[in-house]
Amino acid sequence: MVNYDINACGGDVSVNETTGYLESPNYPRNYTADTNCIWRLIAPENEQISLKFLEDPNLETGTVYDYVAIQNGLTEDSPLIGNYSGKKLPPEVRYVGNKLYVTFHSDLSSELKGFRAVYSISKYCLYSQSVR
Ligand SMILES: [Ca+2]
Repeated sequence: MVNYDINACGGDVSVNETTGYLESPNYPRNYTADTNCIWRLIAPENEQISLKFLEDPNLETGTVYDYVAIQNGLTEDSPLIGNYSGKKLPPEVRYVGNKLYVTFHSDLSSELKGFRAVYSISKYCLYSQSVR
């Protein structure tokens, strides 16, 4: 039995036995303008977090407009892993680390569908794929 937690627009997320989703606001309807969502994902020590973007994500193209940024740590100063916009969100990424700082940002105009991402610790990765 796996619990699914929907985490819409930010918050601290404990990643252990549970698999869950991060979503842009209103997903799959268009997200809101002028929005910042920050999730802090924390897994047990010595675990790796897997994050997989699902179902054709779509943000306004251009990381100066709307983006998802993923950082290796728990603060806004943590090293940047990737900054993504448009439809180019990674289908699956396993991060070497047990802490992730994920930011969704939208600017003042042009809202699109946004994204849904599933998180898990890596050893549950295959299972989370089969659930889809
Ligand atoms: Ca926008």
